[in-house]
Amino acid sequence: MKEIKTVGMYETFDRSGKHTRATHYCAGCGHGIVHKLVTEAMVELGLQDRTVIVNPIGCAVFGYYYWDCGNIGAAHGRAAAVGSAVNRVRPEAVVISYQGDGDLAAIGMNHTFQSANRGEHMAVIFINNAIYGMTGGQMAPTTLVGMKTKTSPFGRDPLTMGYPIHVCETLNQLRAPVYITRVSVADTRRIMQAKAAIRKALEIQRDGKGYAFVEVISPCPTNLGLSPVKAAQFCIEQMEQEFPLGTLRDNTKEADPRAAPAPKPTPQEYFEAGETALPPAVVDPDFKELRLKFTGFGGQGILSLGICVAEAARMERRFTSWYPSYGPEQRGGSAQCSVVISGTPIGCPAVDHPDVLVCMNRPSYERYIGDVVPGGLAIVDSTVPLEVKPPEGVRVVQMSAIDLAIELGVPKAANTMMLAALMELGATGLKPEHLQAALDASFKKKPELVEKNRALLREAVSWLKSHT
Ligand SMILES: Cc1ncc(C[n+]2csc(CCOP(=O)(O)OP(=O)(O)O)c2C)c(N)n1
Repeated sequence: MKEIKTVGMYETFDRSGKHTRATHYCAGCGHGIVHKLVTEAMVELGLQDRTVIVNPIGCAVFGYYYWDCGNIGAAHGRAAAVGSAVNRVRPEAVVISYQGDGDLAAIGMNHTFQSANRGEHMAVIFINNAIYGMTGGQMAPTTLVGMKTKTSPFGRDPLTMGYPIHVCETLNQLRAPVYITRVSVADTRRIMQAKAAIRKALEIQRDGKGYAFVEVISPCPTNLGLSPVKAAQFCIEQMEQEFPLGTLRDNTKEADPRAAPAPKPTPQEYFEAGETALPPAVVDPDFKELRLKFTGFGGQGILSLGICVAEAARMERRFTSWYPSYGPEQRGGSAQCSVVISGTPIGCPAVDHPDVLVCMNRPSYERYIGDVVPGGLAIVDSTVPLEVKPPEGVRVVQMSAIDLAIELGVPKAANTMMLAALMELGATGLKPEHLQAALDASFKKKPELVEKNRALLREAVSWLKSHT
């Protein structure tokens, strides 16, 4: 066999394991042609080393087995988001987002629209074959009216299924895109035009000029149930009626090349730009990680209590995370948050098995007490009946948070009472002065409450001293 030198593509399709030169595409499919056009444009423009192709899910999911350049696989519909990310962290890269019509115009439509609106620097190659190929022929957003698919067996009825979506026209209402065009690979003449469009989209990336969108009308014989020749005819005779070929916008000349990106702020600068400038955490592998969970009703100050503890940990230069979870209700639903305090970067901020559990109401006590680890501590409001037994080896302390706050005339300060209990019982391993400072800081916007809460904290500590 004559040796054929391939540039920009791997010589063999190794997914099949036997160094085969066959592809996974069906006979007559447009994907293979477009792969070749993208490769040629990339190589001719000398962009192979700078190119990152993003392949989401769809028939083209195996792009990385074919293209000899940078590749990233993306979740279904998320190529635009992944491409945007590559764009941000590697501004020198030439990003190509290669997507099917299901991927780009159904599950990924919002990503498509928003990334185009942001004018992300990428060339989007949009394969419009009017159907979901990979999954076996379901209706796509681009399926023609009356067209039969697996999920429109009587033909697409606009009354219940809407009309075909014209993506180029939709994007053409946005200001940012530089180039929007629709081409086809249904015959040789069209393929040459498609090549020119793809090349232009890549030139725009090479020159850092912005967002380029190339829609390619592409045959899918297998799922259209047509021979390759008939499928190509279908593209020309029917698809082009709905999706006329042509360039909707070409601002290549006027578009300014991207300005050099501003130097990235250092982590220290990020910190200093924040509201509470603090030095970063210090690695201390000997520090025993502490996992806390705060639970109760929304409105009881559960989330603020967690923030307060996390802030105190930050002041001690520990790694810390605060992870809230609450229902959609503004008041009265359940609320909880997880706080992790660690001597090393935190992997998971969710706390399923806390060392310390704070419960401000009965349902949360009953729901979470069984999760506390042996040797752990639960601080439970004294209004909660302890009918459910805590696990072996778990200490339960009842704190009069709600009633004492009412007695002291500040019902909203029940969470400050709980903070006092955490402090007095040494439950967080943090210095009392840091917990105090974090509490003060939480009232930064209401300075008149700082003294008040300090006094409440002292009252709560003395209550606890006389009751434990
Ligand atoms: C989140 C998610 N939803 C659904 C699927 C199933 N799925 C895989 S590919 C695909 C559509 C493929 O069609 P298209 O994007 O038009 O690409 P083609 O295969 O036709 O090239 C779907 C729905 C999936 N993989 N992930």
